[in-house]
Amino acid sequence: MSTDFRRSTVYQIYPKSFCDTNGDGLGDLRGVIGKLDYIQKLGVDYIWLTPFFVSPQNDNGYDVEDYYRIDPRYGTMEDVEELIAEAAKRGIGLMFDMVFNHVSTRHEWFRRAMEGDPYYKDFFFFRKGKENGEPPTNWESKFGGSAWQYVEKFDEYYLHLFDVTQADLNWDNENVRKEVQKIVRFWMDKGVKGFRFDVVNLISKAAFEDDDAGDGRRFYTDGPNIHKYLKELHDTTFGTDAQIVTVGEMSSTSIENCYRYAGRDTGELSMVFSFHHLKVDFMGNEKWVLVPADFQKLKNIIFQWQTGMAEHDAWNAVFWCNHDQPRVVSRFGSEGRYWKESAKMLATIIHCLRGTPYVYQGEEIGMTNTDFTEISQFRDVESLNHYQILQDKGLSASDALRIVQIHSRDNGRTPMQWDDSRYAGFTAEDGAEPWIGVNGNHDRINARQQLEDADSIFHYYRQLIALRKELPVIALGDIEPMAEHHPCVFAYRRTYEGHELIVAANFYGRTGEWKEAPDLTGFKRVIGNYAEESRPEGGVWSLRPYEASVWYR
Ligand code: TEU
Ligand code: CA
Repeated sequence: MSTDFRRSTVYQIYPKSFCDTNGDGLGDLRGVIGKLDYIQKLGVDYIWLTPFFVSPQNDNGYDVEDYYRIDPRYGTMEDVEELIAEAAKRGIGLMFDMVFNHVSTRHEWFRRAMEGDPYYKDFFFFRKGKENGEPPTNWESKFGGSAWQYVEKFDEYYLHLFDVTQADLNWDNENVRKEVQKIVRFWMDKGVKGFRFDVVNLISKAAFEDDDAGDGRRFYTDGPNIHKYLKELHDTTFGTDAQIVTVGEMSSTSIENCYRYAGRDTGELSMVFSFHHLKVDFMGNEKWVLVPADFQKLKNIIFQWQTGMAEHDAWNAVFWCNHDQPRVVSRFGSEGRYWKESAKMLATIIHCLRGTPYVYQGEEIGMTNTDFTEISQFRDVESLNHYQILQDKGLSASDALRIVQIHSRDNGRTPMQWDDSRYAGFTAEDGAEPWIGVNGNHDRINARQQLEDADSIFHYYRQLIALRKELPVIALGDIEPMAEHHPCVFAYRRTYEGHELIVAANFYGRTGEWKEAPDLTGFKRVIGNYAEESRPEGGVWSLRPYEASVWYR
């Protein structure tokens, strides 16, 4: 395991959809333990596990009822300890997912608040409505509808930026911050090597005012005390152990704030996830529409974050996929003839950037979006809410379904495809029906097949991960965008102490000509997704469909 996060790669697991060992149709922690050898083959340094704490599972564990206990559906504390120990034997550290913007309304703190205990009421945001009977502000929940829920017995509303069963915590209350610190230290003592902090830039709320221009996010995103709270968390918990790596999930953030969240010496976090590059198929902030991906915008955003963060000595997490995103091969690549080439091309772009790459379960075998044809197959609360909201706005059921099929978070949550058996090896063939449907293409797309095939997407990821360890220019080099305005080429140069790396990719399924291509004299190809190399001829580089290659000198 590399303890320098700049040289590391992280594998993300959504345990509910990874591997089910007791045949109840839900993935579990023993399933993760059983697949550690598989993960080790990839060569990653860390595993980020999404939440498995006690939870009513209204948001699949992001609604935490008790941070100190394991949801029995996932396993036991002994399983967690064994997982940490078994991973450590393989040189892999565990990163846990800490959801501290909100808790489940079943959490003891919220239950006490609802009993009227003033100490716990102040853990949350209870506010009076407006004179006219409307909620305190016009803010919208990220999952649709008002962000305020009325409580008759107090004649007050509580704030929930996400589901109504996810009540926002009041970080301005020092007692909340102390409780959070206790939880982080508890898991540090168990040997956890890193933390991912869920929507952590939303924890400092500014004024509770109506937003005339939007959904309210400007009043709670990157709020007034955010840097103070992160520094305090750093100083009182993980900052005392230099081995611990942290990543903050930053919702609708600004790059200026991220210089501080993830600056080398700012005393906040190791790195940040930002999402602007994954909104290039939205309309502004509106996700529930169908618009083609804007390639120019995608490059602009990625390059802006790459160079901006580098100039400020701050660190990015780099990624295409997670449990909230559609599958990248369906989104920016191809499910058809060039499925394999496009999956490898997309991997090449991410894994040679400046930042810590994250691989999301199934990405390494090119898993695609769901093949669901009916709304009843979807499980995610966000999808189900918006399916209704779209129809309330006048869309037909079939148009609403089409949008959900493209954008649903369930695209990333179907069971991991281990083999071609009935339930894709996620659960036993005689086990219960998986909690969410298995993609029918597991007969073709599965881990068993790809482990055997030397030319598979899996082995390509393995090589990319190894390359980052071999060539310091990938982990540590500067970055310079190339072909910035080219309509189909994604390319950049990395440099480090006299070493040079050129990454060139064709983002589309037709041949593309790169006219002012770089001179590759003295370079050798270190990886590429076509067996035969191509090089520029007379300054023109003809790149085959989805071709990607990396050149080193
Ligand atoms: O996600 C934060 C978040 O705002 C988005 O990923 C969101 O799901 C999407 O943009 C809405 O369109 C984190 C977790 O990753 C997610 O799974 C949780 O549901 C959410 O926080 C609440 O805890
Ligand atoms: Ca299970």
